[in-house]
Amino acid sequence: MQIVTTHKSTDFDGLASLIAATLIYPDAVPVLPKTYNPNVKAFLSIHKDLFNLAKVEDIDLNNVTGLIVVDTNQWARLDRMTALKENRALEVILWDHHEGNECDLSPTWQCHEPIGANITLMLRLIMERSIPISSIQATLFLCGLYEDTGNLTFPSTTAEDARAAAFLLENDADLGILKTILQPAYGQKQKEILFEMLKTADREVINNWKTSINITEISGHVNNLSVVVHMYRDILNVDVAFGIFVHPENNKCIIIGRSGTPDVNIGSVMRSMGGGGHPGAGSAMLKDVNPQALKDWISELLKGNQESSISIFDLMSYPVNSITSDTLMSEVIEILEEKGCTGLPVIDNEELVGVISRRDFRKIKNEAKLKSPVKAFMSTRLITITPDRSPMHAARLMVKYDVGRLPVIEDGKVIGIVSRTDAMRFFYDTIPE
Ligand SMILES: [Mn+2]
Repeated sequence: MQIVTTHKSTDFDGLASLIAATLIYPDAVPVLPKTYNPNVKAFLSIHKDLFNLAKVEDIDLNNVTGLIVVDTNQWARLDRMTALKENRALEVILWDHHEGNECDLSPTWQCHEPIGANITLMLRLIMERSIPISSIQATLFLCGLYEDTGNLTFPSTTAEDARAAAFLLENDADLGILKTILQPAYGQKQKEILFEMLKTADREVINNWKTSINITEISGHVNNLSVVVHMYRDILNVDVAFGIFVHPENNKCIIIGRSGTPDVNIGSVMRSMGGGGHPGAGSAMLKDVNPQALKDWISELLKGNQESSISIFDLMSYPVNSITSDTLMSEVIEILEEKGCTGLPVIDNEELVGVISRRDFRKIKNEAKLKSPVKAFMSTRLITITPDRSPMHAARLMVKYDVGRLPVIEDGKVIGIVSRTDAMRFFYDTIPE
């Protein structure tokens, strides 16, 4: 017989891939590991009968000739399958999207590619072969796809993931059901930890951000600690919250961070600590470290204003093309054309007195006005920035004041100019080396 299985602590991508495998290999028996995530459990409590899932204990492993593994590439991640490892004749088929660890399954056939969700790989074949899927299957597949790609926002997301999502929506994936299913589980254990954290909660202000870094001891594996930290941040009403979860039994610390302000990039804090994540959320795991030292380390990283190592100084253009306030508007037009820019700072005796942009030319109602000096038309409301600020700060000023460029001021002098294009270059990761 042929069986299909996925990793322990099964998540939605694992379950979706397991079910998708039964569509691709109709004779394969789907075997669900004993442990699965709480939200998968909630889903299965309602839908289990639809899927005919077997347990490991139902299967006589001696009769297994084919093993299909989905959403992992490690024997150790499978539930009680080690007996199969010795079977030299076993045909192993692998569908996986994990990178970075060496596959030890020695598959006879594999589809192993880095992509947002494993279900996307399997949907490729399902689409190719026009295998029909039900609305419930489409909903489950979309749960897996959204969970593994953070609703298509994680950096690992590919265009193919998005196309797979479109395909599932065309096949009547139910977003209403999906929303209730993907609600993160907050159970008794999570509640106890949150209450424990709240008892010792303290706050400090770092770089104007209300911050709380909490150290809590926990025992055993606890799921969904990120949900706990999320709620902790909400309840304390702080901009940034970190939970340092200490496992004394194996000297392990799990750090989970949440940020509600675009100025603090949790992902970059976590990367400094060897972990990873996104601007709003991230985590890291460290062994043999003193939790208090971790707390100090996080404070230091926040103080160092890690929002990005890139400052306005790195982005700005200089030297600055500028004009004086007595420059005629007709000359300004020529300079703008020549320099290929949409605006210029107006500087008299090294002092910024105004900014003129193409938009200001709309104020000119007749040709004669082109002979007037720029001071009659320039904007004297000076929105500027200092070179140490972040691209995010620049972007916010531009949006708030609806300006396309900011003169960069240091010691009262204009040392550069940063434009909307410069800020965009930063956000789209195209900073020239
Ligand atoms: Mn996955």
